[in-house]
Amino acid sequence: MKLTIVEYPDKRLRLKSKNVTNFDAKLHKLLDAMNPIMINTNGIGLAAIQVNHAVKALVLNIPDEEGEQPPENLLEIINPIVTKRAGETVYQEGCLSVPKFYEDIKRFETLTLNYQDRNGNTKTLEADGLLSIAIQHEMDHLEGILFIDKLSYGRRKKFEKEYKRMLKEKKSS
Ligand code: Y12
Ligand code: CO
Repeated sequence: MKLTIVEYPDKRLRLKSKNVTNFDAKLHKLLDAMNPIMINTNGIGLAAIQVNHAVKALVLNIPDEEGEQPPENLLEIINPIVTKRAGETVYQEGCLSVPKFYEDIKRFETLTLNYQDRNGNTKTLEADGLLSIAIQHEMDHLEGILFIDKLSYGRRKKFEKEYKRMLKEKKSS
């Protein structure tokens, strides 16, 4: 399956993703294609809507202490629901759909998540650190929310200006 990353300001990023109901070969093909595109673009997390599939599916692979992302660390999360959240943390986030921009975003520090795996089995996950932040970032994508939506008015204006300039430069080169 050939996938390409949908980039801001594409309106498809604003769609609300639907629950996955069929845990079939089609879902497996999508997940199998999402993983390499995430790794090959230096990503740590990717939601299906970022590759034009509006379903509640995301993949994550948080780098280990050596900065490696071995396949065994891959997390596939389907139909996630947060059941507990606590604390507060700020981290400089980036997004494969908003290339070249990184901004400090406030998130919950820890969370507990119920989700399903690719075969529909129910799982529970307790997350903290970068995993917790990345899950919150990716779950926002399922609701059509981008990290830039969380910026202050002033920072958002600055972002829009810089992004427009970048797109113009890209077009003319
Ligand atoms: C903290 C950090 C990340 C998240 C959510 C997941 N975001 C990403 O995985 C972002 C990856 C990213 C990768 C880039 O590298 C390439 O595209 C090759 C990148 O680079 C450029 O923009 C040039 C930007 C972002 C949550 C919390
Ligand atoms: Co993102």
